[in-house]
Parts: sequence; structure tokens; C-alpha cells
Amino acid sequence: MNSHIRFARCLAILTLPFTAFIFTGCEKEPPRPPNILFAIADDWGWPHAGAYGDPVVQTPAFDRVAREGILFNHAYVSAPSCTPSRNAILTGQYHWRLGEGANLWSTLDTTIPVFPLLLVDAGYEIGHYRKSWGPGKLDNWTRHPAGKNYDEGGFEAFLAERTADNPFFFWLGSWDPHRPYERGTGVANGMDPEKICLFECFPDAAVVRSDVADYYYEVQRFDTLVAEAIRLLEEAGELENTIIVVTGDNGMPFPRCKANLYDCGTRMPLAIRWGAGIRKPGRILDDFVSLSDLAPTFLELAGVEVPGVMTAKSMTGLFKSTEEGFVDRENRDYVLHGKERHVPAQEGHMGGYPSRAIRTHDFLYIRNFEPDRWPSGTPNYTEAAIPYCWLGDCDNGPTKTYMTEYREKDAHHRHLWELAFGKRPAEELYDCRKDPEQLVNVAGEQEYAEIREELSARLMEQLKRTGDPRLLGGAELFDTVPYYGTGPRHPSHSSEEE
Ligand SMILES: [Ca+2]
Repeated sequence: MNSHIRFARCLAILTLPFTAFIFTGCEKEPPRPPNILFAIADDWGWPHAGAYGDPVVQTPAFDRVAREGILFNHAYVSAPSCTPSRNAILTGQYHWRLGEGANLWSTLDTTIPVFPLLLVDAGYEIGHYRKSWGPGKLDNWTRHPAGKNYDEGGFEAFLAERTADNPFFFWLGSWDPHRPYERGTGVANGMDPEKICLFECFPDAAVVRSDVADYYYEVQRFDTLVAEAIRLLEEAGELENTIIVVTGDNGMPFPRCKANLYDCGTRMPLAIRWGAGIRKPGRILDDFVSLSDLAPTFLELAGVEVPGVMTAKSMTGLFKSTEEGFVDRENRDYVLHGKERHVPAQEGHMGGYPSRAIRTHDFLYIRNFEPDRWPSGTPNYTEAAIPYCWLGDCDNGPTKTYMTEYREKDAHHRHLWELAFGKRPAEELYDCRKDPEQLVNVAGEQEYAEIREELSARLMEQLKRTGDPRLLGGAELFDTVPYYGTGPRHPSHSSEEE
């Protein structure tokens, strides 16, 4: 494949790994509430897995879970940023309903129910490994929202300690593929950078391809962790009655991806296996799911009443179905997501880049509430050294550096820099049928006026329904609360501001 391979061509081979499946078609009743293994990578985006047809990254554990369970084509996070994304998963609510918890490096109100602790009340034993909640401060919590830490000993130690008669929930976290990367590890481990399907918002340069290969290397390291956990489940005789979920918390840490509301920031790999409970394994679904939907799903299967504050929808109907493609179009034809503060990267104030979006099968509509702000932070070439430039919402790395250093090379490089870091209008609309990577904003075109108005009204109605302070009042909180991180911030901020 040449260097200009299009993303769509990669997806064309999506169904190939599934041709050899055997569908059992028989309904089996699980013997007791299922165990849950929740494997979540850090900054791993769609479609970077073998099961989605990626020709370079090798993810045999994820592919197995998909092959023996369900592969989701349209799974999204509530926010493309670690803390709010994980808060939304734990609480089964949109992050804009979670006060300070809508921001990165924040906290979570102890009065908000989190599903793992509700599982404990129902007799589950719970634990976590590496990155679970956060990052942020949990000072007021008497119990960790994801249970006891097993960084020493991992899932194996948890299995050894548990009481075999009790169901369990284990959060298998990871710091992969979060930056920084060790440069050259992808190529050194046999990846051919020329075969990588680059997103079109990246310049096609050797340094960018190598950077993506290094990201892939860490994706593979996460997959190895999942493979080992599956082996332990088999060894313990718990594989068939364990729901295995494999996914990520936000898109790849590259310009216009992580911390952005385009698919490359919000759309996640997702595969779920449950031998005893998924009626027809080996299916690929187009239904739109949010990772917040996992909380009511797990609670329902554990026999726990789902708290009324949870806005997410249980996925158990998808498990029971035998259909492929769109199983529940009536209820699952869209998702919502949004962004509040990632890092304090705006000059002169502590706010972020507030925005919300509705994603349907054919369109992505985004409302930017403060279009005078900078989507990735205020540039500052005069006072700050490249590569930082105080574009703090974009993780530093070779691709960001290259795009910044070469932004004036030619019109193409300038355009890519603007797509990643330039200011954006209040409304963005992308026609995903023609523009799957969401690069051409058609919000101002007359032929799209009707759909723009329809999606705008639908988004605002849903945000009001879900109590979004950006519409109903109180959003100053998101722009003023402390940032507990020690990472990048615009040089106009001193630590005394907090
Ligand atoms: Ca993350």
C-alpha cells in the first residue's frame, strides 16, 4: 500500500477476520451474576485494532473478544479527556452533569453514585490495576471508586485473594498508549511505517509515521495485558461467565484527535465477550453506544437497581439480540459528547474550550460555545519555545512538533495546522457520508441549512433534558475550578491562581 492509502480502504477489509465464525444460536442462562473484566487503555482510538481492519497494529486479544462476542462500530466517550471520560463511565452520566468532574485533573462529588461501589453493595468483590479513576484528587472518598488497588500482583493477585463464590468486577487499567513514547519502538518491533493508514489531518512525513508506529507499539503492549487476563480467567474456570469489555478512554494523543470532538478524539474501539450471556456471538453492530452505557448495563445484570440520575442506557438488549448491523435504531441512532477544560491552556483565564456535539450515522454537528477561544490553547510563539507553543490541550510529541515547525512550509501544511490548532466557528457540521474524517465544515453551506438547524435543535433539546449547565446556567464552575495537574498550562497562569 502506498503512502496515500485512504482510511476508507482500511475499513473495506473490516469483515475479513469474521468469515470463519461459528454461530451457536442457542440461548444460555448464566448461572449467577456475571463477573466483569473491564479492560481500558489510555488514549487508544478507533479504528486501531486488527478487528477493524488496521493493517499494521496487532491486537489478537481484542480481536478474539470481538470474534467471540460483539464488535461495536460506533462506540463513543462522553468526553475525549481522561478524567471526565472515566467519570462518565463510572457514573453512567454525561460528564457535564458531574460538576468539577467535567474537567481533567479534577475531583468527583462523593454523593454521585459510581457503579463499582453499587456492585460491592450487591455482593461483588472489586479491584483495579493501574489507571482507573482520574487523574485528580479523591481526598473526600473513603473508598476508591474502583476498589482496592492491585498494582502489585495485578489481576492474578486479585483472583487469588477473592472468595470464589462471589462475583467480581476488575478494572484492568493501563497507561498505554498515553505519551510519552520511546522513539522508534514501533519500527524496531517490526512495523512497516509505509503501511500505516494515516488520518488525513496529519502531514505525511516519516517522523509522523514513526510516531504513529510508536503509538501502535503501546497499543500492542496493552493488548498483551488483556491476553494475559483472559488466560487467567480460563485457568480459573471463569471465562464463560465473565463479561469482558475492551476499550479506551479517548482518542490517540495526536493533533485534532484527543481532546477534540471529531471521531478521532471520541470514537473508541469496543469489543464485549460474555460466553454465557451474549446470545449470538461474532456479531458486528452499528448501534450508537456511549461508554457511559456500561454502568447501567453492569448494574442491571448484577440485579442492582439503576439509580435514576444515570442518564445512560443499558446495552443488555444488544446482548440478547441475534441481529447484526443496526439492532435498535429507534433508541441508538445518535450519541452526544462534549468538552470542558482539558488543561488551562487559554491565555488570561482558567477556562477550557467548551463545546458539545451530536453524532448520527451520517453527520457530526458541533457547537462551540466560546469560539473566540483557541481549541487547543492559545499559541504563543514569541515567549514559548517550540514544540510547546502553549497549545496545551495537545500532548507534546513528534507529530505536534513537526506540524508546528513546518506550519508555513506550504498551503497544505498551513491548512493542517489550522485544522488542528486554529480557531473554529461556533457551528461545525460534517457530512460523514462524503467526509468520514470530518475535515470539511459544511455548516455554512445552503444545501445543509436544514440538517444543521435540525441537529442544532436536537442537540440543544438533549442538553437541556440532561441538565447541562452550559444551557441552563452554572457553567462558570467549569471555567474557574482548580486544576490539580502539574502538566502544561499557559504561561499567563501562575500556580498562585489556584
Ligand atoms: Ca486518556
